[in-house]
Amino acid sequence: MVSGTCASLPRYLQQEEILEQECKTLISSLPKENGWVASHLYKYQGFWNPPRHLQGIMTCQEHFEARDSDVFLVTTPKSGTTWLKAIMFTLMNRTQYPITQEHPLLCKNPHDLVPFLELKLYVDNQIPDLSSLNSPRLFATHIPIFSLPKLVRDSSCKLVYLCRNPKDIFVSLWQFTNKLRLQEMGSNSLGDIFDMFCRGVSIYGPFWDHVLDYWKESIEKPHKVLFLKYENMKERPTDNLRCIAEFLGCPFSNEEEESGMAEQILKLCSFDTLSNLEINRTGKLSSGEENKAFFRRGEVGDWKNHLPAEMAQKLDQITEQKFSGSGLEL
Ligand code: PAP
Repeated sequence: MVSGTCASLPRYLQQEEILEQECKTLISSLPKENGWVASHLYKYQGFWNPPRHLQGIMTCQEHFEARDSDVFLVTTPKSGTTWLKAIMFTLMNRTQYPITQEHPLLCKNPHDLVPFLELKLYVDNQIPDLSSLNSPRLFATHIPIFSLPKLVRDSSCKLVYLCRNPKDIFVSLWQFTNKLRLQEMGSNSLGDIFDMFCRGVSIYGPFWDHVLDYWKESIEKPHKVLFLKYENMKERPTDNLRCIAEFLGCPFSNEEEESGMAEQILKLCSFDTLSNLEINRTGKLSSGEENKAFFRRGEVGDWKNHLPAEMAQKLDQITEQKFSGSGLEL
């Protein structure tokens, strides 16, 4: 048990007790498992979530009004969300915020510049007024495709989906969630948490279903969903950035190409630049997570330093089996 009153805990550790009655009633009928950070995960519309996220998803499903011009960054946790938030914010706002010493990313964490729908805007039963935001609005979400607010799928808004190799995702998530646990809770053992991940019981899991659903949508509707991979972004960042700019209808002009705009954006948003900023070394999100928890190694293949061979093999087998026939490889 976590000691301390509910009010003294960081928001991200607050649980069922802070929910509205309607949500409490709903979750009491849902499948339930132990959580990675705080008490529980519940299975809602096929995916696992802590109660506070779940209420955020339900509130946003009911109240979010999409515009055709909206842009969404969609990821499974630990796919490189923070990185792509920084890139998309800088890209889409490059006229309003040129890359100077005054750039917002130098004093704000990317999560504060590109808010999550269900984890920030609609969390804790808030219903924000987003109508005064200028178009195109940029939001982020981890919500699985069939749980998105209906209008997001039915309107012409665009989704940029980022995924990553599950071995790196698993290690990143395991390390991240251990950092979020209070000292008195102890750490999750690799073995226990691995078993849960393989069974699909992780935040917004099953990981494979999340990815596959967006992959299929990106094939059926390539003008609506752009499907990106972290590893490919690392390998060919400039090509990927150009591709995002074209997909969003804001390609680089000849002058921008000549002045190296893409390279400047990538440098500002690089792991080295962002992780060394004061705000990201010492700041916290409003929900209580330390900003530095979102910057660990930022590399491809770090799983080799943590996962025994048999666990790596098992993840590969599941991935192969789940993605079989889909054309998707991670
Ligand atoms: P979230 O989905 O919970 O918001 P997310 O940003 O996807 O988290 O995950 C953080 C991962 O992205 C970390 O990976 P690692 O644990 O394998 O190191 C983090 O280091 C990495 N990351 C953060 N910023 C960058 C960046 N600028 N470039 C590359 N990787 C980054």
